Amino acid sequence: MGVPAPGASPQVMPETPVIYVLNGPNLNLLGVREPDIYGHETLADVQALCEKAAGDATIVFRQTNHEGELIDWVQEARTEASAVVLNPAGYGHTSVALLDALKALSIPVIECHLSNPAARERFRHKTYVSLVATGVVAGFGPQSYELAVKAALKLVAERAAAPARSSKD
Ligand code: CA2
Repeated sequence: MGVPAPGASPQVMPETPVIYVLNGPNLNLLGVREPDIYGHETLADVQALCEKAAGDATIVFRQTNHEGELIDWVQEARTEASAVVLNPAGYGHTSVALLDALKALSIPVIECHLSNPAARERFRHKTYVSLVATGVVAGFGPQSYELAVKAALKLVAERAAAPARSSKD
């Protein structure tokens, strides 16, 4: 960033948004098992869809089967990401620790599901993530991710355009 001219306000350069797309346990099996519920597309296909939807923005796309690793990535997103798209998979229904990590974020969080958990077994009807998500996209298969990335980018752009609020507001 350049040095502002004398008397000018410090300039904040527009940055390319960085969207973390984080995926929880068993999603590595996408396209390999249970195609009747989750379809035939693989997680690599979903990643390609996210990258296409992001245009010039950067997608950091990851999957883990480990709760602690997912929490580490959410914590990393505090300083490295403009927004998070999260498919918590089974941890959405069980993990208070994941919820606690998400509560420490001040960037938009879009919860994303391939299926519509509300139309499935009762234990899937609630997720802890929904308590803190800015919004939820569910039930559109891989297209849920595309919609979630676009929603995240819109939220990031709106935040960048909003006048900065001071403590006096
Ligand atoms: O619909 C979704 O995206 C879910 O987050 C998927 C989770 C499930 O526990 C949630 O209720 C809804 C399950 C992810 C497991 O993914 C698999 C994919 C293919 C084969 C087996 C599991």
